[in-house]
Parts: sequence; structure tokens; C-alpha cells
Amino acid sequence: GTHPTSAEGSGSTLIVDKAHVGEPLDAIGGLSGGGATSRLLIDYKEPQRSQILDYLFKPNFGASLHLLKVEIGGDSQSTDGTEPSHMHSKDDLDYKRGYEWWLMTEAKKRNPNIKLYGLAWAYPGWVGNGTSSPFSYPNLTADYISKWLQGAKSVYGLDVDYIGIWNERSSDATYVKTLRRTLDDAGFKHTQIVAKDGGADICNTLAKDKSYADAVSVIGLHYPSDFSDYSQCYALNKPLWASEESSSYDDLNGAACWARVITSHWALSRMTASIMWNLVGAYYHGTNWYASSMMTAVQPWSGHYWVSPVVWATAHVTQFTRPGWLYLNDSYGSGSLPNGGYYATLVDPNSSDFTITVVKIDHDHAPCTRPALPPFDVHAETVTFKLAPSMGGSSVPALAVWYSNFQNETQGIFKRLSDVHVGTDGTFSVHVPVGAMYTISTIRDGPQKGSHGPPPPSAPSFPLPYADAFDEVAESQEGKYLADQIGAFEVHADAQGNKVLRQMVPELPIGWSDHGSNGPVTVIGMREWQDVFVQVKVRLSSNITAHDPAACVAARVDQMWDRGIVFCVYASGNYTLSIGGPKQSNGQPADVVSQGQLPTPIHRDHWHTISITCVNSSASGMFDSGFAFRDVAVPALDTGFAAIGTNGWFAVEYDALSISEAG
Ligand code: 147
Repeated sequence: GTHPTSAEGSGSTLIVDKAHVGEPLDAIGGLSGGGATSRLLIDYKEPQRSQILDYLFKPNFGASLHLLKVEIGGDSQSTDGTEPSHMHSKDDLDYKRGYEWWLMTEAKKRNPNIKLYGLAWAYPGWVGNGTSSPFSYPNLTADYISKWLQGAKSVYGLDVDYIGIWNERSSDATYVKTLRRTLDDAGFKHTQIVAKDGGADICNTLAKDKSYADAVSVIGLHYPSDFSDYSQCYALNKPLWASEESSSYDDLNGAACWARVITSHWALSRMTASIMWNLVGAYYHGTNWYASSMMTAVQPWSGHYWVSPVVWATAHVTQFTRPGWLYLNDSYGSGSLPNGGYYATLVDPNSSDFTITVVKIDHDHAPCTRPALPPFDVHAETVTFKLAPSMGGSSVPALAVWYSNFQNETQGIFKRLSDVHVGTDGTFSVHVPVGAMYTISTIRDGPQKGSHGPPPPSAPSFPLPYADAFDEVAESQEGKYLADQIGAFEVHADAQGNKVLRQMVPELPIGWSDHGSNGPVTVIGMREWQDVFVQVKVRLSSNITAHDPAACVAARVDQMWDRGIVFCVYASGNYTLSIGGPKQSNGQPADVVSQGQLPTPIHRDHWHTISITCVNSSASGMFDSGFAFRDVAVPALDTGFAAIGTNGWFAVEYDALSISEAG
């Protein structure tokens, strides 16, 4: 890179000519899940909850997304938690679980044209029928996915446009063909299959198997590099998508990354959709990939949220285009800028409207989380566009101009500048500094930088003391603020009509990242907590046939309770105090620091109260009104969430959770 920085203004003229249309834009979208990334959003109070949804989905307001991709819950850990399956077992069916149905409904309320896309990370164990693969019994898995689409349609009136295979895992020809047939037979002909939400190797596979390729409508790549050769994919003649992208921070850097890829993916690689992981950061600080989101909403108790510049980078494209608009081909409205950066033009096939986006981000700000980019230089320049007669030529009206600088926000973020006038020769020029994103469009009315005013002030600390008996929680939902990490803890009325929290997953799921480390667990609070008292009522039903089921209460746990101060009571009448939760393999904790008999008998089908108190390097545990252990030495330096859990896949019940500061 030896471009002199003074070489401005002399650049060549870029032709924009709709005689050379390419592929339709499919979507700029956001991804909820993969996993549990939206968990805390549903616990926000109004009006903040609706405001956040407006910033994401309302047309001409914020990110105004074209597409919402959601996780099809699979009962196992999928990055920031576990999302519940609609079928924990073969005979189970419940469409009231989780928050993705709700989120899709809210998105559609705001934008009836928003596209929907479902994808599984994990699968409930039963679809594997004793194997650990979702493809061993293709009919089971295809029926399971079909049931999800039926719930969307019959319960929520949602038509799902796209359905995936198995996130970042293998695909399978027989399964995909079976899925296509099953969906056609069930009335979901319009639901298109995306394969395979992973690497571009799928293109080679499909090239060799015509009937497999015929079942697939869209090629979905993850974090595709702009500098790879996708010729195998183009040869398939199917839309090529960045079906997961970004994982970058909810700040200017994340916005710069995203601004770049939503323009370069077409300009360099002919990709027609980009979907950001993740949609909304509503998962606790201290879980994986914190704040890698389009916007952030992690304080349901205060109502505070953060509308990040990533929202406005998205608005630069979404507010000025619609799915189905046509990209212009390389050198006729799309391509690379002379001094670095990209531009892409979309035209409305049904009118004379068009939108050009221009982006110039330097190497230090360009990388999304993956892959790394080769070195490159960019320099400020003045770019001249020339509209061909096909675009309306000299009769084109003044064009609206919107500007952001994601490397220097003092220049503005999604700010309307004065219109640009097209000369009699069809040309106009814009100055493009480093960090710039421009939208230049015939759409003059409608787009806006929407605002609901300042949100309530930030209050990062989870409010203590905290208590919940789950009576206000809707049937089948997670307990308020509880974030399931493995297994599904749902609120259900018991035989007495009392609402309790019950672990609902009956066997080890076909996991995504977890394949059987620790027992089911749900966490709450702050990873930063140290000295706390956590108490809960527990009940071990006589229906549980496992050898020695346990109910556990814990403090200072990490995301998957690999560490933490964990007190478990067992049906046998024993207890353990351990550093980390019980193992799924044998139901026992690995690092036991105290164990013995409970001070009083434990009874099946009866409620017992258990608590743990941690102060500095000392822990005490109570069972009903007696101490199980008192002032036992534990590691002082650990901090972590409060948690409740169990040692296997059965329906342990919990009620009346309370947490307060100790010490
Ligand atoms: C993706 C997952 O699909 C998401 O659920 C989330 O975990 C996201 C976080 O960045 O990552 O999975 C990937 C894991 C590894 C790679 C790419 C995506 N990789 O190594 O290229």
C-alpha cells in the first residue's frame, strides 16, 4: 500500500446501470439464539420492552430488519444458555415454551413482511432414538421440525420462510430429502431449506448429488470470507447467504465490521443475505460472547438498554431497500472503490427507486470476529457516480444522503446530509473519508433515525434481596431472570395447583457444545457475586426412578457450573458440598469438600428447604431447620451466579427461590 493520501478527487467514474441487474436481495437479518441470547428481553417491563422491539423491527425506525432468524430450542447448551424444545420427548408437545414464538410474533406485528428462519443447534435425545445423531432416523427428525412449523402456523399464525439443518454441524442427504418431502406433505412447500449453516464444503457435496441439491433452496455459509473462491457455490445457481455473521462487539467496531460486510458480501462475493449473530444481547455478563449484539438489553430490572451504532449501520441498508430489490452487477453499480472500500446498488424492480451504499473501513476496524482479513490500505477519496440513462439519467431527482462514520463518530451516526443533485451528464460526487458509510437513495421520505428518548439510567447490579415463588410466571415459561444453561426449568402448576419450577428434559439431548458434562442447571444474578445466601424449596417426586436423584442449590457458579460452591441433597438422605456441579456420567460431583448424612430425614413428594451461605472462604448449608454443614472451607476467590440444579435428567421440582447478600 503506497497510495499517496493526496490522491483525492482524481478517482475514476463509477457507472450505475440497471441494464446489468444481478440477484435479488434476500435479507439483512438478525439472529436470536444459538443460544438463549434473547433470554432477558422478555423479562423487561413496558414500555422499554416494546421500545427495544421497535429499534429492532419497526420499519423506518431503527435496524428495521428484513429477516429474523431464531433457534429451534433443543434442550441443550447453545452458547449463552439452553432454549427449550417444543418436544422434550416423543409424546410431548408444548408450544408455550421459551421466547422465540413471542419474538417472532412481535417482529411480525411491527413488520408483516419480515422473513422468518428457524434453525436447530441441539436436538432432544429422542430424535436420535438411542444414537447421538439427528440423522439416524430421518423421519423422526423431519417430523420434529415439521411439528415446529405447525406450531408456528396453528398457534401463532406465523409462516416460516426458511428452515435450516443443524447449526455448524454436519448435514445429511437422506435427512434433507426426507425433510423436503415431509414439509411438502405437511403443507409447507413454501418453506425453503437452507444448507448447511457452516462451511462452503456443502457446495462440493451438493454438486455431486443432484437430488440432494434439488432439496436445498439456499446455501447458508457462516462467517464467509470475502476473499475465498466460491465458484463451486455459484455453479449451483442458488442464493448464497452469510447465514451467520459478525459476533463482533455492540460498539463502533462492531458497526464498522457489519457496515463493511453488508456491502462487501454482494460486491465481492455475490451473497444476497447477511444475518447478524446476535440480534439482542440479553444474556448475562459472564456468559459466552457478552455484548456481541446488534443492541444490548441486560437489565430487565432497571429497564436500561443500549442502542448501539450497529443498529444504525443496519438502517443504512434496511430502511432504503426491500427483499426482492435487485443488486446491480460488478462494475455497473457495485464493486470496490478506487482507494479502498465497497459500494453496492439495489434497484426496485417495480419502480425507478434505487439505493447506493458506500463503505470505507480500514483494516484495524474491518475485521469481524472471523475470519482474519489480509492486509489492505484504504484512503479518503471523492467518488463520482454516473447514472446511466437506464437509471433515469439526468431526470433523476435530488437524492437523499445519509452518513455515518464508524471510525469517528463525531462526524455523525446515521445522519441525513443535504441532498445531492445529479448533474445534466448524470453524475454526482461524494467525499468518502475513512470510516464512512453512505446511503444515497431516491427514497427521500420515510427513513428516520427513530428514538424513544433516553432509556432509564443504567443499574448494572442485580437487585438484592430477591425472592420469587414463580406464581406470577406464565405456564411453561422459565422463572423470571433464570437463565437455563443445561436442561429446561419450566414453571408448571403441580397437583395442588401451586406453580413450581420443574426440570423437564427426560434424557441427554443431542448436544451442540455440551455432550454430558454436568447435570441440568439454571443460573441467576451476577457472575461477580461473592458473598451470598441462596435458598430454595425442593421436592423429589417418587416418580423419579433414577438411582439417587439430587436437588442442588449453589453460589459462585460459572456458566456451566464447572466451578461453584454446590450443595446437593440426595433422595438417599446424604448430602454433598462440592466445587462444581454433579457429573452427568455418574450423578456425583467430582470435587467434594464435605459430605455426610442430612441432619433430618428427607421424604419423597415432600417439600424441603435447602440453602447455602458463602462468606469469604467459608460455606454453610442448611436442610430444613438444621445445618448439614457449617463453616466449611471453600475457595475464597471465586465469584459467580446463584444457581439451582440437579444430577440427572428427571423432574426435580423447586419453589420459593430467594437470594440475599451474606457476610
Ligand atoms: C457460532 C455459533 O453458531 C453461534 O451460536 C455462536 O456461538 C457464535 C459465537 O461467535 O459462533 O459458531 C461458530 C463457532 C466457531 C466458528 C465459527 C462459528 N469458527 O471457528 O470459525
